[in-house]
Order: sequence, then C-alpha cells, then structure tokens
Amino acid sequence: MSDGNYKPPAVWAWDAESGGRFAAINRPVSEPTHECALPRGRHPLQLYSLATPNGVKVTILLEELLALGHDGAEYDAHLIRITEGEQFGSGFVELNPNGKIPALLDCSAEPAIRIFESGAILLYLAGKFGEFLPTQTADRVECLNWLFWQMGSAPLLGGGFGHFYVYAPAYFEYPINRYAMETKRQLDVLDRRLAANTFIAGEEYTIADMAIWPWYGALALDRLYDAGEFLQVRGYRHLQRWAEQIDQRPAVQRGRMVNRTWGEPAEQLHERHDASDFVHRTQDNLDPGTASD
Ligand SMILES: N[C@@H](CCC(=O)N[C@@H](CS)C(=O)NCC(=O)O)C(=O)O
Repeated sequence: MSDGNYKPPAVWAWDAESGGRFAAINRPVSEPTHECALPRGRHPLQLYSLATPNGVKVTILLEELLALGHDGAEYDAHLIRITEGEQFGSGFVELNPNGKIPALLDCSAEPAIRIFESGAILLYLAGKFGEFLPTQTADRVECLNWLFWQMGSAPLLGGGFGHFYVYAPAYFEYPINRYAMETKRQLDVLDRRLAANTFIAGEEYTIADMAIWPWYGALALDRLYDAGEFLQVRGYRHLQRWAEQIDQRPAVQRGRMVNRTWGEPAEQLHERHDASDFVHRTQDNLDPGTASD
C-alpha cells in the first residue's frame, strides 16, 4: 500500500497481500485455476454471467429481443460467481480466454459460436436478429460510436473511480480525485448528448443505450458505488430523464434481475432457464447471495 513515498522497484512482483475487495481473485496470469465443465441448458443461447453492469447489458438485450417475439433469443443464463473465482474454471476460460463475464455460446450454429466481450455480444445479437442497430449508415455509425465510447470509458468509471472509491483497502486522495474528475466529465458528455437526443444514438433505442445504461444510468439513479451525492448525479438533468425512461422498460427490469444474487430478494433471479422463471422463482433464487456490483 502506498504512503506517498512509494518508489516502484526495478521489477514488479506480485504482492498477494495488497488488500482490496477483489485481492483474492486478482492474478497476473490468465490460465484456468481448476477443471470445471460449463453446464449446458436446452435453449439456442447459453449465457454465463453475473448481474454486474457488463452482464446486465446482455440480459437486457436478450429480454428486449424476446419481448419483440424473437424466439431464437431464448436463453439459459448460468450464474458465474466471480467472487468465488468461477470465471477461472477451464470451461469458462475456453469460452472467454480473458476470464471475465459475460460470455455467450450460440448453439444454434454448427459448430457453436463463442462470443466474449459485452460489446461484441451486443453487436453479434443485434446483427443476428436485425434489431436495435440502425440500418442506415450514418445512424448505424453513431450507434457504434457510442457503443465503443462505452467500452472505452467504463473501465475508468469501474476500474478507476469505483475501485478507489469503494474497493481499495483505504481511501487515496490522488486516484479518487483523478477518477472522480474523469467520471464527472463522462457524465457531462452524456448529459449534453441527451439534451438534444431522446436516446444515445438519436431518436431510436439501440444497443448503445443498453451498453451505457447499466453503468451510467445506474450511477445517475444512485445505484452504483453509493456515489450519488459525492458526484452530484442529480444535477445531470438530461441523463436523469433518460435513465428513468429506460428504467421503466419491462425488459430492462427483467434483464436487471437475471444472475443477480444481491440486493432485494424480489429483484433477484440467480439463474434464468425459462421466461416463467421471473414469476415462479424457486427458494434458491430468493436466498441473498454474496456478490455485488
Ligand atoms: N471488457 C469486458 C469487461 C468484463 C468484466 O470486467 N467483467 C467483470 C465483471 S463486470 C469480471 O468478470 N470480473 C472478474 C475478474 O476480473 O476476475 C466486457 O465488457 O465484457
């Protein structure tokens, strides 16, 4: 841990005792830690995930596709408990060599296609079903601009601000200032964009909204990092309007529940294998779990 007088050694060494919320699972290598085959359900799409913002992007899109009547978007959502290191099992690493949720297997193709990185999953599904990705070139490019903006920006919010504000073993002024500044800049980018547009990519609800909302919508609604007051999120008026609008969508409300193991029991569905699971949740799905955003 730094006391302000830290000088990096010539060669970095792994200090397993560095502390912080995820110290037990963070490693400088990427090979699997254990043999573990992934479960396989009966639907064309097999999702392995957790309801963190990156996971929720995908379950929102799947629920939106199903709401439009795309039966081919039926999916099994298997729970991957990242705090237990389940993302380092051999089956999961085979699906995603980066060892992070979400990961998807499309079994409707022969051989099955693996897709990892939430942005790639959104693009793949939007392309496969021809929804939520504009077809007209300028609109499509604008949608992709914001999709990739999210993929590049959110690590500074999550890995930067969220890490130092919530997960680091102590408060450090320099990184909190640095990442709070960047997070507020990003919120301002979105607020200005949404002042002139109903949705992120324009007048159409797209995968760009689905990518951005679980991070910045959650932050605006004060559901992420308990940082609403610190970052004064209520002041981003247009972002607030958009965040609340998306929050009302039934598919978004279902998507948020899938693979969620914390928070209000009524908002949790640990695994989703059938549309009726949202109504008939088992006792297992009502037990509070351990993971968090
Ligand atoms: N760029 C990746 C990021 C995925 C990611 O960071 N997933 C986190 C949860 S939100 C994870 O699996 N963390 C476990 C770990 O780092 O070991 C994506 O968008 O899919």
